[in-house]
Amino acid sequence: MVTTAAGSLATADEWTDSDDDLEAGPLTDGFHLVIDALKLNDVETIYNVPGIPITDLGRYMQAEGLRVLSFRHEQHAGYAAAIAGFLTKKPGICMTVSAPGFLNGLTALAHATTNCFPMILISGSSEREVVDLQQGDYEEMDQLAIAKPLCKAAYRVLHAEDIGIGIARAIRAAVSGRPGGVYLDLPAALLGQTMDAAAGANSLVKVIDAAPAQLPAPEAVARALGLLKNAKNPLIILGKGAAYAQADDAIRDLVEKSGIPYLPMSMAKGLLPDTHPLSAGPARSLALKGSDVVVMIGARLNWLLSHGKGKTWGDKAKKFIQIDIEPREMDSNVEIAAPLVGDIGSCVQALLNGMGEDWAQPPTEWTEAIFTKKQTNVERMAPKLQNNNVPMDYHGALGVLRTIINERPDAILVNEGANTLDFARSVIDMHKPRKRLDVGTWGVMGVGMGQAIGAAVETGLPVLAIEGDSAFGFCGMEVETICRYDLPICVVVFNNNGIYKGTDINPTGSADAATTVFVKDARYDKMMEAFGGVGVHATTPDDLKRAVNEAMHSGKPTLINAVIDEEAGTESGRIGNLNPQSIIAKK
Ligand code: ADP
Ligand code: TZD
Ligand code: MG
Repeated sequence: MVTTAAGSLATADEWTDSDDDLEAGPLTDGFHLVIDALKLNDVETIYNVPGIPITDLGRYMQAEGLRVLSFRHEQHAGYAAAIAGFLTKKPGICMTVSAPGFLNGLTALAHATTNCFPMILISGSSEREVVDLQQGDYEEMDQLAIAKPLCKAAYRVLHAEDIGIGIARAIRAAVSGRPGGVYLDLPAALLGQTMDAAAGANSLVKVIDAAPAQLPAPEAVARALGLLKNAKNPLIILGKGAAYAQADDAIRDLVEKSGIPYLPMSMAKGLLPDTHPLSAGPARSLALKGSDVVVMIGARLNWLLSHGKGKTWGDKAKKFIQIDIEPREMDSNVEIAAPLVGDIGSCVQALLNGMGEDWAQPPTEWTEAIFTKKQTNVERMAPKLQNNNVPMDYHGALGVLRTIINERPDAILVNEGANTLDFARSVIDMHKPRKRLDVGTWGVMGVGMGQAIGAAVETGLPVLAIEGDSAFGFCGMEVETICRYDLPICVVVFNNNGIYKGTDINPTGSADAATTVFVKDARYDKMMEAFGGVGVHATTPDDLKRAVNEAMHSGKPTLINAVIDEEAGTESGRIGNLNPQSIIAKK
């Protein structure tokens, strides 16, 4: 539906003073064409920070029934949009002002691209004529040029009649093939342009089949099955691409029918429940070292998997089967013996069809070795999770949160930090797909509040955000946003007075604090109270349990300052080996 300028918030004759134009028929304008194009393509929510030149666009969007959520900083609006893309398979939309607002949003757009999440960053921009001659416009910047290398595609619309096509291209680019971030530049002058309303309506484009199925070639399927059939120690690795694909039933069938143990990457946890008998999660090291044929499903052989080689993978010769929609992913780090290029749903289904009725399960020596190792590791962990130490250590606090997630498998878990991330990932079992959201491929700090807000808004489910005190500091002001929209989010800040540990000392003895420590005994709970939410100071596992249960039950915005022993963490969490000194020592 096109809203005519005559019947909308701003009248067309503010931009056209000729009576002839009005007589020619109702007009529409750039603002309303953008809104109509988004609505035609089922966009419902915009993650936004207002200002020139998009303040009115946000107002009109809200007036026209889109949900427009305003943040305190564009980066977090962007992280919310990115995670909306991951959760829904539709592009999350972030909207910002020009230059500085655009740059703030760009970090999230690059993050979305890196993680293969579909997202569109729409930024207003200043007058092209002034920008291109570098004459110093208000917030002047050649945004299109700057966005290009940092995203999957970047477009600018200059004429009102091209808005429909511009938005259609942005949507298709974000979700088709390997999903990613798309930049859409909307100059201020475009939004004010008017055109005939009927012609405007005709110019809109509804994107048909935005992410078409991509079937693997039959020979590629046969090649993969041939390899798998002869495997003695097969392993499946599920990545966040598999979670994104929403092919949950087919993936479960593949694992169960083949009887092959699987390892979930961090955000693929819960795709099958972590308690599944074929989960090799707690026996990760043995599974990687001992495997001979590895089936990668929507996971890349990047740093998170030690590039598919070296100590992590052991000496045993391996062959890789890789399912990915991006052909260039194949052979990126090691040889891929059987590339299966296509969408995960189609590829997994093709494997299932080809396996037939009498598929032989892997040798029991392999599955039993993994099972035994898993039992040992789980038993070793159990008592640590029940400790009542005060101040709490990571395991004592996480033991409590683990039980809470076991009891509430539908809740969404957001997690960032270093030790706070690594321990929570291994301690907390996930039970359903797409419930664990975290720092992703970059290991970026500051995604937490944006993800928590995006997840609560998109799903309506309660969210538990487990945040290192440093990680939380990158996005803490968004607690106001959480309170303003009254979202069911419980933030637990693991407060160990710093980054990794709170115990570093400035070696010069000067009054300046060491580089990794914060104000001691800070009360993050007061930040939530400042905006009308619930703040709790928790020093024991019992305090923590009571407060989180209460928050998950009430759905009230809550922040729990969980006091963690400042000695408990380790440098860089589990990736200390990536610090320069360790890299040099290895060489
Ligand atoms: P993880 O960090 O969990 O290992 P990655 O982000 O490294 O996961 O890998 C995700 C992979 O999934 C990417 O290579 C991406 O191209 C792929 N992918 C995303 N969606 C699909 C899909 N629908 N079908 C096939 N591959 C997909
Ligand atoms: N800046 C950004 C955007 N991302 C980063 N990953 C970092 C800086 C470096 N960094 C890490 O890799 S983890 C971390 C930083 C600053 C914070 C770890 O401290 P924490 O967690 O308080 O969040 P723990 O539990 O104290 O380890
Ligand atoms: Mg910390």
